[in-house]
Amino acid sequence: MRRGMQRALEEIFTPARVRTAPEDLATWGGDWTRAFKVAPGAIVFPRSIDEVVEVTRLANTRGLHLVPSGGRTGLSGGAVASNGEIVVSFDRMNRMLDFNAADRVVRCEAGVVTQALQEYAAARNLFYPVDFASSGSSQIGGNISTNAGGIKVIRYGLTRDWVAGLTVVTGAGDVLECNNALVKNATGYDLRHLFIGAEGTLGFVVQADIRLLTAPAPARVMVLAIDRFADILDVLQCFRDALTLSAFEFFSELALTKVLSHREVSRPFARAANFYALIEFDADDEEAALGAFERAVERGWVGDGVISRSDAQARALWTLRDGITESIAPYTPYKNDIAVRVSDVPAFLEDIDRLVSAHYPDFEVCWFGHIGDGNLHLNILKPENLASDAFYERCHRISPALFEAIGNRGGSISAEHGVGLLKRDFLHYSRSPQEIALMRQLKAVFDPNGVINPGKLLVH
Ligand code: 2HG
Ligand code: ZN
Repeated sequence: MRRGMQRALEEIFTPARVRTAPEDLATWGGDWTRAFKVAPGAIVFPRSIDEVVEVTRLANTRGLHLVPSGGRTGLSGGAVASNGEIVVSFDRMNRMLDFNAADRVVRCEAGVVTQALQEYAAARNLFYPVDFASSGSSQIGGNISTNAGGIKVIRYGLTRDWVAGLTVVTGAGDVLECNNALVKNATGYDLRHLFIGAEGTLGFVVQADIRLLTAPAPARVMVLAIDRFADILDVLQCFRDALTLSAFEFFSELALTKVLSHREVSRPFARAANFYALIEFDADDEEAALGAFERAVERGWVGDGVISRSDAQARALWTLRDGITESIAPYTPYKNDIAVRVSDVPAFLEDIDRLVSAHYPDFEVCWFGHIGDGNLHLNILKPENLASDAFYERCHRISPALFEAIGNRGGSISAEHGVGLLKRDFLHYSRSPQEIALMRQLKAVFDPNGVINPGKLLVH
């Protein structure tokens, strides 16, 4: 980076909060995707909204490009800096600012880690229900920017449902206070929702008002053996008719074997099945759940099952599902995060499985995901002896056919991980030309000089 530019950044952030050492660039310039070049110009760590405004104004006057960065757990390259951009990390903006018990709203800075928010709520006998495997490091600003979903969507919805208010710095450097944590506010366009899921392309999310709710009863977890994927919706229906579920997740035997070989956990039951469903519900509903289990076994949909008898056991069962991403990471997985309507899930999985197995009989295909909301994670694993470039190239070749199959069912090429760099060139499979043109116009309104996260979501 040019010295003049470094000095200008240091004037805003002090030298201690401008980093250019190669190891820092490598750490803060990337996210969980390993497929993209990581080459930022510098990393800056604002402590206040004013500093975010200043760096955005500097970017507008000097033609700099900025990349917002949270916990760097993204899986679509939305926070990757590949072209000398300045990464704006929210690691130092991680304070809880205010809690109002009557409103049940906490105001926090964008860099608050998801788990810290969950613990803050629990300490007040309340609950922040959005949860996923990366809760220990993902940040609330990043969750908002991707409208993160996770494992409890069937009961509690997505991040969007818990954002009562938002403070953003637009790409032009203006501060917008959106919605002020009001429950009702019928005064025109709700700009808050435009910024949720915008992947940092319109501006920076700097603070958020997050709604909390009454803590639910203690949870029970069941893992069920399901041999025919076609039965999975019947199982979902059978349980849903009897009780309220807070999760209905699934994973394949291959996914399970990867977790078993990478984590300190054991098989849920002796016999292996083709698929497993993990369900969670309130302890008060245990009897209803056991009744549903018996009915599902009688009908032949479920072959075996186990129920947690303690919190530790519940956590161990959850590891079988939320340990998958980390356990398959060493296999350089080629990721797809796709959604169809829940009713289409079994037929769709079979279509895609057939397509992938026909083209890549030599690749391991790892399925898991959130059946309860129609979101499937398809991870293709790289054989050890194949070079990464050759592997990605072969996977890319099948993407159009895969996305066409998704489009034919009115599905989405990205259910919850965002578009970023990874799915950017395929956006048209899920959004119409009119929609993409309108998105471009919106980008130009909020970020007229294209300084924030250029090249993400929309082709530059
Ligand atoms: C999950 O559901 C995450 O565990 C990650 O969305 C999915 O690694 C993946 O493909
Ligand atoms: Zn997921």
